[in-house]
Amino acid sequence: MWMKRLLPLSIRSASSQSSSLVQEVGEDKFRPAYAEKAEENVEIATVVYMGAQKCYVSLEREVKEGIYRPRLSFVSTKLLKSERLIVGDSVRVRCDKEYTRDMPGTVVQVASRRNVFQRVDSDGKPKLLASNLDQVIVCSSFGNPPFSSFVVDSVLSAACLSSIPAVVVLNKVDLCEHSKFDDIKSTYERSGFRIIGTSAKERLGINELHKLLSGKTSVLYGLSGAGKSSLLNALADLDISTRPVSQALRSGRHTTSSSVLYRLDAQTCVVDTPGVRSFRPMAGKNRLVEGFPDILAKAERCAAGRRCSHIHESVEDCFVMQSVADGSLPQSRYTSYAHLYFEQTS
Ligand SMILES: Nc1nc2c(ncn2[C@@H]2O[C@H](COP(=O)(O)OP(=O)(O)O)[C@@H](O)[C@H]2O)c(=O)[nH]1
Ligand SMILES: [Mg+2]
Ligand SMILES: [Zn+2]
Repeated sequence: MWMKRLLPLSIRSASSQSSSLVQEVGEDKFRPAYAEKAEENVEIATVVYMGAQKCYVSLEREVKEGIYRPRLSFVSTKLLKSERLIVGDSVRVRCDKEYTRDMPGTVVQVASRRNVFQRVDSDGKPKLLASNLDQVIVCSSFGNPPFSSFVVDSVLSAACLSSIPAVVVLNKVDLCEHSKFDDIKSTYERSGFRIIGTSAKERLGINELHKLLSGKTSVLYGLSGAGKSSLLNALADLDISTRPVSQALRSGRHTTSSSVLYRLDAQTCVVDTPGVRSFRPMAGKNRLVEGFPDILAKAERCAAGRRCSHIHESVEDCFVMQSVADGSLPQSRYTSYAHLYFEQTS
């Protein structure tokens, strides 16, 4: 059981603007607001799993002591009204009595987020997926589900739109021919993305993946069945010091139905996510190109500059289209851009 071997947690200090409930939580920044009162009953923690009105957090104090066990907390109604918490959030937890499993604390405040990885749901509303990330790992596969450059590009664009670095992982390489993998690799490398091949089944590329994740907080995102949980399993089998997560968190869940933040070691956290069938970035026709840095780089030389849609103009006026024609911009990247462009309503 891999869940026993992986550990949630990480405390990150967050920055940027504060609003009433949202406050900066760099340790020093907390102190002035709470200095007058003895605050033994308030703890800084990270959200590792979110359910309806309750969540599991990892307490910073315990992490410093080397205890990575997540704890149940309820979410204050005040906080529920203002915003929903997401995995990765840095929060303050009030524990009125001694904080035990039977006497959980209440999450009373969430720090402003360093970044948010998000998509648009089927109603066109933003769906926040995880916060305070160092990178997005776009998980794709061969076989089932088959490789889709459109899905990969859609997830990559969401990461780029949120200014979060992204890397492509192509899993199940045991099911593909070398030449196919090399083609895909060269496409993403030409567009400036790092891409690594893995096989959770045959344990290929697992050390490289571990190096990639090491010291960072990452989210694994991709279609259901791509092998995200299997890759985490394979990582947990590496020589990484891990300790059991709480009984409550691991009870009976074998498939990933909610995002969970796991700790691989003191500095390494990975968010495993449930898969989605279709993924759409939060953009708009005008902003979409910011999700495609390779296209954006060519766009400077379009006759209409930033106003060029790279869709409606003539080839003579659009350097992006010319770059696709001469092969310096991969066709598949442009096709994904155009597909998403036509889906945008505004
Ligand atoms: N052939 C092959 N199958 C794999 C590999 N990784 C995962 N799988 C299989 O793909 C299926 C989905 O894996 P899972 O980790 O649950 O995917 P997730 O939904 O992305 O978490 C399972 O049946 C795995 O055994 C791999 O590298 N090669
Ligand atoms: Mg899974
Ligand atoms: Zn153009």
